[in-house]
Amino acid sequence: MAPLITHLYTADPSAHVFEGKVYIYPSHDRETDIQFNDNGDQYDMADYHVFSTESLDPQAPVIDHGVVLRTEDIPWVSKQLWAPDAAYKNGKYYLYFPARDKQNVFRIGVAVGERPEGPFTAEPEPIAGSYSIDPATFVDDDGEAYLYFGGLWGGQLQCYQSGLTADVYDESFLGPKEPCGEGAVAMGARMGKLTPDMLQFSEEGVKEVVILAPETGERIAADDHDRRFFEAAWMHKRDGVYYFSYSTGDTHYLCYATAKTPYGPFTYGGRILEPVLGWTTHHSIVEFQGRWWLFHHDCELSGGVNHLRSVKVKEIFYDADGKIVAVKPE
Ligand code: FUB
Repeated sequence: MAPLITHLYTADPSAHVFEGKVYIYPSHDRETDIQFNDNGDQYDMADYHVFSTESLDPQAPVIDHGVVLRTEDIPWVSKQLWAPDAAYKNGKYYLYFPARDKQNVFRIGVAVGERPEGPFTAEPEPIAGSYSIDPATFVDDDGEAYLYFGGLWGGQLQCYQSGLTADVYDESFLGPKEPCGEGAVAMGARMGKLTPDMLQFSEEGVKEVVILAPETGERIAADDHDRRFFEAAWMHKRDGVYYFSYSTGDTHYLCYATAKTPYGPFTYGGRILEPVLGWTTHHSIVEFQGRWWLFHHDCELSGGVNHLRSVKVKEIFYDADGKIVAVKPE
């Protein structure tokens, strides 16, 4: 499978259908001398481009709409514009993005635009109560919008293991120091309903995304690295079922879990993608022209350089029970 975009390195693709076209909101990877480490310092991105295409035929052109937001345009940001997402509501487009603030703590910001291809103007402060990385927005059929987020290790989620609010941040947990060992349950991603203007969490506040093991009905164990949430949250809905999908990080799988509501609890359902070339794996799932598509990335174009990734797309399928499968069922 060939990369969709070859003139830049792009990663963490969040795809949405707006105005009948597929719009892709990826990270923009760049060269750096920063050495690879568990903190992800080598992912030193400084701006966002938006891409669109009218067709997912491999020959169809993908348009680069250029730079839509840069570090220097966002008053609260110091560095590292990581995986973004976008949403449409109220006749406006919202770009959600994680970045380190001036104290080096990851927060999530939002920028607003009139068009899906931007440009976007960032709010002067991060979303109140936000933390960690990898925002994914989901606007439900009833118009309610939700933000899912979180990522371990470099994404700092483990610094919030004593609670759900931003004020419990404990920098002594920086690094690969998430809960582990006998009896420990995996930390969940975080989620919160957004206010009608899409700029804040609603008064419900931030909640944990709980994933249950189907064989026990209990929470996935912290040591179950093949199934536990690590980063790269995504939400999609099909036939009334909410699919929460994510990366398992150090075991490099994309997995999913399902629930009857956007709040969960979710029950683990299986893998969507096996490990690709490169440490990270990240994705989005979108329906376009009656078919379902998995956008993801790998490092083939850069010859395996972990922080120089490229966006790809492949079709996915569902069996009669709603399980995600790689091959079209007979
Ligand atoms: O692109 C930087 C980080 O790498 C993302 O935030 C993670 O999901 C991983 O893909």
